[in-house]
Amino acid sequence: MALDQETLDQLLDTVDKFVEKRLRPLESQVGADDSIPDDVIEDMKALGLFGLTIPEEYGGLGLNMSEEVAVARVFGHTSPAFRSVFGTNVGIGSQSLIIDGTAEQKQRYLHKMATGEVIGSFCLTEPEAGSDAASVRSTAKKEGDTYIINGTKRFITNAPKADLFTVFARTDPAREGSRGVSAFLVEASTPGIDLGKPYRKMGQQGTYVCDVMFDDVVVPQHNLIGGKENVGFRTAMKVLDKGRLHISAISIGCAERLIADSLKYATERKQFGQPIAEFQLIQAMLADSQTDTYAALCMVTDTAKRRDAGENVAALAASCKLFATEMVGRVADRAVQIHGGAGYVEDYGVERFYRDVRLFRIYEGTSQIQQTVIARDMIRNASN
Ligand code: COS
Repeated sequence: MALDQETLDQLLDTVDKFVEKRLRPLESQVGADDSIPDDVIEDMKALGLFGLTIPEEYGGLGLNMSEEVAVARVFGHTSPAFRSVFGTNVGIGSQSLIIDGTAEQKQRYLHKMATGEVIGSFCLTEPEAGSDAASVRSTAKKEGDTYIINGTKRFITNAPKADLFTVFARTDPAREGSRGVSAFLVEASTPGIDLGKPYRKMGQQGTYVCDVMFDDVVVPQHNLIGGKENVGFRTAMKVLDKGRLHISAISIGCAERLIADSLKYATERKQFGQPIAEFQLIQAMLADSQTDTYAALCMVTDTAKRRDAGENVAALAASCKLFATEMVGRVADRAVQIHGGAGYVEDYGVERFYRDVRLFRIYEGTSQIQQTVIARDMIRNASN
């Protein structure tokens, strides 16, 4: 349900102030400590950030796609690690349940996800199944009124903090590819679950990613999402369509931040007796970044609106993710260039953003997967 304009403006203003006053001063510390202070997480809970997209009937704010991307954009103005704290509850960690779960499943988990008491995490990727998500090898064998899950999931965001995993596993070994895969809600406290060591990453310090191993994990039948076997792959794809728009909006926010920092630096830093912003070669970089960001904003705003109107936006969401995440990569690169030596050292934070935004072109579907989704859609439409 869409918020009225005044309520949305208030929310955006609150988030903007939180980002500016509470989070931005902590960016360098979080980068160095690889940890987000507990009191910040408590403040995020108090602001209702964990429940941004969870329907109001389960205690969330029930933001639609247009509202969600507006909030995500503002959150892009600070280190992406902060968003990741509640990002899985807003996106891939809750949406399988919201989109395809039964009323009883939603009732059981969503209230606690909305408050941040339960952290959700999305277990799709495996050692042998990344871009080829349909080749999931984890198995879920039916035994009486339970399923026994075995397998390994790789690079799982927020797994070290998670209370509830959405796990994609093969229920029908006879069916190859996407059609034999089902989605399950698996509580992290279930015996047989082991976590790998958190990965040491190129960027986004303060977010935690590790492998999750399932060894004869017994899951009650009522935790099969939607109560239907072999439709889990489609659930995953629907979740990713939405996630791809969210990541696009975060990319726009990060680009805006990098442009603001670059502009400030370029107007203050003097060379050859004048601010470097006076030089046309610097102006060209600023203008290209501004134009790139505006293009991405138009795309994401339009696609979000279409999704809210009920249109199938799979290919458009892929276009947004492809363009916006590649775009922020270019903007970050120019920001380092404009800052010169100051962009390469830690003090200005630009090099941190440069490393942080690199992930956007990889997770929730690489740029090459987005190209595949777009081209396949074009070919399908041409042959109809
Ligand atoms: N929404 C709903 N259903 C979708 C869908 C979408 N966006 N995309 C595909 N499907 C459905 C198809 O309609 C098809 O359904 P049927 O079996 O009923 O015909 C089924 O899912 C399989 O689709 P498809 O044949 O296109 O699947 P492929 O195995 O060829 O894979 C790609 C498609 C490559 C696009 C998919 O595997 C993908 O997105 N991979 C990247 C995964 C990813 O983002 N990983 C990152 C880690 S998760 S953070």
